[in-house]
Amino acid sequence: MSTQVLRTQVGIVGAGPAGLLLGQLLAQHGIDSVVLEAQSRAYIEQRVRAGLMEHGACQQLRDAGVGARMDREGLPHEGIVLRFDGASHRIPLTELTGRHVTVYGQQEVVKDLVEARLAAGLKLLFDATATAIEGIDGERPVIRFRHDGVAGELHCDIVAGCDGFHGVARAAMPADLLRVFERVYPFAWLGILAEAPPVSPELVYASHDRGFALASMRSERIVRLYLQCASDADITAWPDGRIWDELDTRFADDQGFRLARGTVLQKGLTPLRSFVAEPLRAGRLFLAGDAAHIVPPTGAKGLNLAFADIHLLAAALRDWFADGDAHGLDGYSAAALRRVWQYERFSWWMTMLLHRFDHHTPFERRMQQAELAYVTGSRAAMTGLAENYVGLPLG
Ligand code: FAS
Ligand code: PHB
Repeated sequence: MSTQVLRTQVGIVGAGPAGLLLGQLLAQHGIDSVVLEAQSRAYIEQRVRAGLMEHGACQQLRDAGVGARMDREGLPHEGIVLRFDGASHRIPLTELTGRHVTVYGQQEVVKDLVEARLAAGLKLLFDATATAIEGIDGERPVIRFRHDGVAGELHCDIVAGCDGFHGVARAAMPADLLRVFERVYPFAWLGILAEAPPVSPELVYASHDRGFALASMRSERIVRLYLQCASDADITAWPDGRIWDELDTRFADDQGFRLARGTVLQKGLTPLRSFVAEPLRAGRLFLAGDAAHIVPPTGAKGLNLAFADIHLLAAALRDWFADGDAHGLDGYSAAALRRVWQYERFSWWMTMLLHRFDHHTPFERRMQQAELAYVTGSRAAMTGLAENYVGLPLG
């Protein structure tokens, strides 16, 4: 069986938000690319992940010509609520920063980007798994892949590793070059997607003695709810009724708050970790998104950080292909990591603030409660949270 040989300027591994947005921006600059995606179209378009987009990420989608449905169906939010000790405290994001966030499901973003790519006749291979990346220290790296059981080679000038945490791109970085920083949290999130109206018009982050909980949404009819559980939790031990009861307990407040219950459409466990790989470049290989860094979802930063990497990488590639100017490419790793570490700090801080740690002493629990009281009582502290939550200005 002969090998399928493809040629392009930028070989993109992974059709997640990072890879697809990169492909879209490169096309706008007249740069050719091929996207290899291991899963099927149906799979990536139904995969429930992020739900909150920063101001800047929304603008990036608009600038890429793919923002119309987001602007029609996305829910702009001007605040979030922190709930603890049975009381609610609103953080007025827009009043404090002039910016808002938008609730719009990641799978909707992926659907819009896939549709735009295919409509423009741009190459996107589904069920195409990259198996190796070679020659990154030369001028024509090759991505080896298998597509429908046939071996393939994608010859390109640049490889963009946008294949997420479990992809092959990071493994292609020279071992003596790569440094990894990691913190694995001693708990996970049990998340459900349910057919029920959101009870609160804004997201509610609850810190309770029994653990963290988050009330988010996807529309006026679909809620997205999370609760902190053991990192080795058995999902079969969490029937729907138990989840709803536990959520009601953790969201309880002095106003008799009770969730509207409905049919659970999807249920899943998400481990929580902070992870950064440095540098983000080796020769002609560039990492972006979850392939290079993971944040715990408490700060809603994963998708937004992936987009921020792409903002830098697309501009750098535009300059390099246009007139050989390599400044952007040479500075990409350092520039992206400056933001990565800011978002890692914010996501870690939100996680430490709002979750229950079994090893905490009573004193440490009091410290959490004192920090919650400070953050919700001081305008300066609230503004610090708000400016990180809506998104730091794009570089
Ligand atoms: P992705 O993982 O999305 O995409 C990588 C793609 O590469 C996948 O489609 C994969 O199939 C493909 N791939 C992998 N290996 C391959 C190979 N060898 N060959 C070809 N293709 C390959 N972030 C937020 O900002 N807000 C949130 O609310 C939020 N909630 C989350 C909830 C959950 C449950 C999870 C898991 C994550 C959440 N995140 C959130 C983070 C999440 O959104 C990620 O940051 C985001 O998906 C990163 O996008 P990519 O870097 O494109 O990686
Ligand atoms: C979500 O809607 O899925 C979501 C929102 C905010 C977070 C995490 C997840 O912090």
